[in-house]
Amino acid sequence: MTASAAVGFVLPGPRPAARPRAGCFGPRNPTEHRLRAGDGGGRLGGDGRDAEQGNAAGPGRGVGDLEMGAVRFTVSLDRELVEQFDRKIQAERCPTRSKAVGDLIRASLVQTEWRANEEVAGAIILVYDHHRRDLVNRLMQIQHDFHTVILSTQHVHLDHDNCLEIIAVRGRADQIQEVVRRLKAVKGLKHVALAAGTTGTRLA
Ligand code: NI
Repeated sequence: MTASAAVGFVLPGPRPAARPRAGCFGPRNPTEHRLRAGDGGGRLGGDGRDAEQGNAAGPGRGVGDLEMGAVRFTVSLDRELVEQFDRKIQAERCPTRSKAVGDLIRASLVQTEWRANEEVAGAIILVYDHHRRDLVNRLMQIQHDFHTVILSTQHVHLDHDNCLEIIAVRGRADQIQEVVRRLKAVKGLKHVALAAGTTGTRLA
């Protein structure tokens, strides 16, 4: 039998909270620190170790201490999994479990947007040698074919031979996937990658 740990989280409730949405890798959010001070739900069960670093208040604080619109809930997880998660978010300097879990949920919702073929946004990254004129012409042709999906293209001359292109895209997920498929079919490209993002309109 595997040991489990009860882990409390605080996430924004139905009312959207007016605060910056910095990710775990971004600058620390002062609002999150205020939230953390009263967040008793971050305590690990069993060994009494407090995973929400800096949580001097401990459990038992009232719901009134939560940030406006936040909801506190508790989940039970495999202890080892929680410890792995804590190590990961500590390494990434994520201020609280609540923030880390909120980011994971949003990432999952963005994946769902792509699978549901919603309107999404993102960036396609290309690396190629511009001396291959046939390749450059082909890339140009594809970008014109999808001018309704492509918002802008940034071209960076990496060195004498290599170019980096960042193509900003917005449209239905299948349209963007089609652009990527067409680009990947071009011979001679050194790198093609899609950063699958969101328009942000459906995310809290
Ligand atoms: Ni160039």
